[in-house]
Order: sequence, then structure tokens, then C-alpha cells
Amino acid sequence: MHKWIMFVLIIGAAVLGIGALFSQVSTNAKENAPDPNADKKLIFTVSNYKFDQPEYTVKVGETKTLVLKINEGLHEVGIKDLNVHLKKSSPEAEVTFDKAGTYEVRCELPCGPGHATMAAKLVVTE
Ligand SMILES: [Cu+2]
Repeated sequence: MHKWIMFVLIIGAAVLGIGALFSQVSTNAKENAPDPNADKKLIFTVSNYKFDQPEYTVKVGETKTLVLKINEGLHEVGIKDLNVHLKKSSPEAEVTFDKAGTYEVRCELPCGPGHATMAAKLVVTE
């Protein structure tokens, strides 16, 4: 009788253990799976009256998908010298950076009291 109980408990524990192991493995696999487009994207995350970074850097010759991500408020982002304009209805643009330099990234939609100073830099390095 006792042997049976021990047997059932051991099998039960083994099943639970294997289950836990598998769920952990699949979670890890999900977390570690790289977004194949992650390094192709340059994301401008904006909120009321600022960009998530003061400066964004890319290399000459790189092609990136510029993405506007709005966390708060309503904004449109433009890089005038690259003829890039991102807005809520068309938040992505693919750009190949063929000239080194520093470009101004600005909010292009009058969005509120901080609009005038809502800007960042995009540095294209050699
Ligand atoms: Cu604005």
C-alpha cells in the first residue's frame, strides 16, 4: 500500500518536473528569439514634448526603417534634410543614410506648450 503511494508521488513529481522544465525552455526560447528586424529599425519614441533619446546614431550606408512610436500626446516627427515625415497614420519610412552629418529631428505638429523645443539629433557617422 505504502509502496503504491510512493510510486504515484514519484511519478507525479517527475511529470510536474518535466512540465516545469519544458515551460521554462519554451519561455526562454521566446525571450531569446531575436526580432529579425530589430537592428533594421530606428525607433523614435515620443511623449509630451520629448524624444526618448537626445541623440540617435546610425552609420553611413545603413538602411533603417524609421519608426514613430507615440507614448503620449499627438506628434509628428520629421527630418527635413532627409525628407522624412512620420505621423500616426504613416509611422514608418525606410531610409538609406548616404551622407555623414548631424540632422535635426523635430516634432512637426503643434502639440502643446513644449512643441517649440521638442527636437533631437540624428548623427550619421562615417
Ligand atoms: Cu509638437
